[in-house]
Amino acid sequence: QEYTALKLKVKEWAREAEKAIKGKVPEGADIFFVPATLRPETMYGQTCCFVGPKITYGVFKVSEKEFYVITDRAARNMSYQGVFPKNGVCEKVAEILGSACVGTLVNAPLSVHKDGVRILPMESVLPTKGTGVVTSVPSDSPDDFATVTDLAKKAEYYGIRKEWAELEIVPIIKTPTYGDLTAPFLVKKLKIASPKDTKQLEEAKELAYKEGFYQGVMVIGEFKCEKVEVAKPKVRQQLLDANEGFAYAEPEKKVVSRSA
Ligand code: ZZB
Repeated sequence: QEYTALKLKVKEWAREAEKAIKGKVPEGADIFFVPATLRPETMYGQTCCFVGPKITYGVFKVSEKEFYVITDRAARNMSYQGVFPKNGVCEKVAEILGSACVGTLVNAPLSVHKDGVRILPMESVLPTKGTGVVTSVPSDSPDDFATVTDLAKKAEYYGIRKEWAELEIVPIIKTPTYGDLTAPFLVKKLKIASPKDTKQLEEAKELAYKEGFYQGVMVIGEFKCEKVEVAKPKVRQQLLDANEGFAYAEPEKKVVSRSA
């Protein structure tokens, strides 16, 4: 899987996370949350960024001035992909629990939300996939729409401010069947009531991927009116060129032989 790893720069730490990194990262260095995405063309619609509240993240040193917040597993993989200065080596300077990061304000490249977006909790983030950090695009990802809806509904329970989960969801891609807000459309159509409806969400994701990729047309950004298929590599290249992202490949999963 070839992901685009996106660099979301911290603008303001949540108090608990700030304590965890205090004295471990040089003054003035930039720290980035680094989600891995397969949908770079949807980055205009980022409204927040998810971490698993129970996942422990490492803060890894890329240079004196640059640090990444990702899982240990992702850092190890990245160390063989030219992300860190020495091949096969990644230097961890601190550890933070996902829940401690909640509320942190980050800058999301290309997002219409120029003041930044918040780090929010998502129970279904897998520690074994991507970087363990997931950027949220509720217009085009049914999982994300279900989660932000739930977060806003139960803000107090999640210990967040309601408005952090309620940033405007703007149309990014239009398709003939689902209109210009694919995820909200599918969540309603498949009667998905919460992020726990995993089976329907899986189906919604498949439908959203297919329709978005093959029938979608951009309705925002520099490649407005172009087909998603055409715009996707262009948006990706722009992010790479601007040093707002980098390529990240997930190693092949080991296949265990049935007869073994
Ligand atoms: C932004 C985005 C916008 C995504 C969209 C999807 C969609 P897949 O499809 O299952 O192979 N993701 C990445 N890492 C994790 C993780 N550790 N745990 C849970 N989810 C994760 O996975 C690729 C997508 O799953 C990624 O692309 C990311 O969300 C999420 F409009 O990034 B995506 C229809 C989907 N639309």
